[in-house]
Amino acid sequence: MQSIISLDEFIIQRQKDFPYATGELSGLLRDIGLASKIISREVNKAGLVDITGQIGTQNASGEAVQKLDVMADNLLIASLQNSGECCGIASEENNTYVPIEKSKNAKYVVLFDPLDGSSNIDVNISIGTIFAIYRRISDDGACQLEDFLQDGVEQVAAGYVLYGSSTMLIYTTGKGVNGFTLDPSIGEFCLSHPNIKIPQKGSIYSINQSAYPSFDRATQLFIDECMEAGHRFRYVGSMVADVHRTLIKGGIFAYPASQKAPEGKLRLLYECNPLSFVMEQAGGMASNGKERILELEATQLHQRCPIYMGSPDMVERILQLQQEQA
Ligand code: AHM
Ligand code: MG
Repeated sequence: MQSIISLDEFIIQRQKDFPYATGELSGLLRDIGLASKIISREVNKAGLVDITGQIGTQNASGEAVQKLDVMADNLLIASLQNSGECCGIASEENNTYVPIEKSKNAKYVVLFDPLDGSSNIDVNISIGTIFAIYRRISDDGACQLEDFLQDGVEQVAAGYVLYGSSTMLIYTTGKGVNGFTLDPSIGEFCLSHPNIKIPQKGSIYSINQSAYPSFDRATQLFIDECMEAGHRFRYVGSMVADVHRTLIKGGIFAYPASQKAPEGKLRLLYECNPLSFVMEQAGGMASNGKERILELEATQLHQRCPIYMGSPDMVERILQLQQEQA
């Protein structure tokens, strides 16, 4: 029989990479894995039961019907609250961070976008969960805002779950990137993509090209070059799906600044930092056009930033154009 390595087994094996690890980070990763299996199950049912509806409506049993993104948010919060290894969470769905009283002295905080690309649920297009884990910097006791506003380089682990034609969990703890595919028949994430490396040269570009007229000149020139070179254009409109394709097949994913959105759309803490950590660990690059995403200073929980990420040849080219046009 072919040997199967489950996510839980893999996490425990890898704990040995960290000589002073006490198992708390491993526990957190397992809890996120478990919550994402439940989210995956709910996402798969989305067309069958009325859970894509608005909050406030009721199902046949008289229970409140939740929108899937709220449900995913609640599931992750509940799972992390039970874990005992996390002193607070911050989510794209909530205005501010949530301290976890019963594990207020725990070492870690977790930030996440529970269901990214959720406007795609109704049309059965891939969506995802993105997460980032940091070691707290405040002293023991209730977590503080500063614990969440750390630079991306301080992430101890980050990753995403893609609810696509299959469900995959991809994560890094700063020692490479590994991918697991959910086998629904046994309910386990199984190692399917060990040590993912992005192709160093790309030929796919992924950007909301309809905003071309309002992009800066460097981005416009870059798009012109991609078209002249005959590069393929692919844009799902779910960042997790677009970044996942970029990671596996190479290319560039960009959500630049535009006249309408001078800081872009994507959130530094919940989307850009975790996916940039994965991207860099796979040998790719991630920049806002001037600076490395992972070194940007966070001043607000819901801060946005422009992003260009993917194969080094393509990201370096846009950086060169940005410099020339500055
Ligand atoms: P969301 O967090 O509200 O789901 O929005 C983020 C999504 C990303 O997944 C995706 O890359 C982007 O919005 C697409 O935006 P646009 O429709 O402007 O191209
Ligand atoms: Mg999002």
